[in-house]
Amino acid sequence: MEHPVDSIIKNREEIEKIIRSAGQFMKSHPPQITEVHRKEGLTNFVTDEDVQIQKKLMEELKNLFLCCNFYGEEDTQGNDKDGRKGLCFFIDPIDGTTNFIFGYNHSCVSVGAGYDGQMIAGFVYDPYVELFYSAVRGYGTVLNGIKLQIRNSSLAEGIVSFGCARYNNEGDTDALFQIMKELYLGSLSVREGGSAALDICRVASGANVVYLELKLNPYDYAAASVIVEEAGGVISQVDGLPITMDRPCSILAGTQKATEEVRSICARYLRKK
Ligand code: 2AM
Ligand code: CA
Repeated sequence: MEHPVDSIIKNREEIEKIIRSAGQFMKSHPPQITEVHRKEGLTNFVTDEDVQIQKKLMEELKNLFLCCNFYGEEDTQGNDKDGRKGLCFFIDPIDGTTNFIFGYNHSCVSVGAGYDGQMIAGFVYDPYVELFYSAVRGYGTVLNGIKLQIRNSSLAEGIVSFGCARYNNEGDTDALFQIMKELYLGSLSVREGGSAALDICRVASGANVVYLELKLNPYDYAAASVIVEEAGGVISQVDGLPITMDRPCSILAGTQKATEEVRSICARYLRKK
């Protein structure tokens, strides 16, 4: 059997073409307010575009790979029950849906490839500023075709980015903002971008020294996890445990130095779960 990484490499151009076309669709279809639907929880929106893009990505990837599974944010009926076994695409059709709805023009299409639960490739495309991040395990990360390699900066040397989606509000709000106050005082400044995938990719490009969010779902970070690791960064849960691909977890991505600093700050504020 062909090694799954080789199969991604062989089809890389085609995969990127599919994702680019999905991103262009997102950019050219700003949502009508009547199309916005609420899912369970606060600010948990889905637009018709989220659903359409995921459907299109699944159809086109299925044509290319014939035998593959999916784990997507929308239309979960299309997710195979055993979705993470074998070759599986983790799809976030629009990461930054709230940004998309409010016309922030800061959202992306995110597609990660896993094999038996191990991430082997990631593709994140932001059509608004034409940034395409792509990584295959063992082959490095490229941004618009240019190889990325991050410098091991400390917290004090960089910008900290964090996510605080309102659905995350499960009692850790005070802790999160206490942590963020420390990170604000210990870094150059802080940002909240509204797209976890793009914020983690910005760690890979060196724009962010660290990215932190207390709860995300696997499709939010699947693709970007490979992108940041292959650029020389690290990604884990805030307590240093490995990220999980079968359930939500917290995310801390960054340089080796800065993530160690942030981990010890988090440990002072977060309850052991
Ligand atoms: P989304 O735009 O695809 O929903 C912002 O803090 C990050 O949190 C975004 O990447 C956003 O992804 C994610 N997010 C917001 N609500 C979410 C939810 N209900 N489930 C998973 N991720 C969510
Ligand atoms: Ca998402």
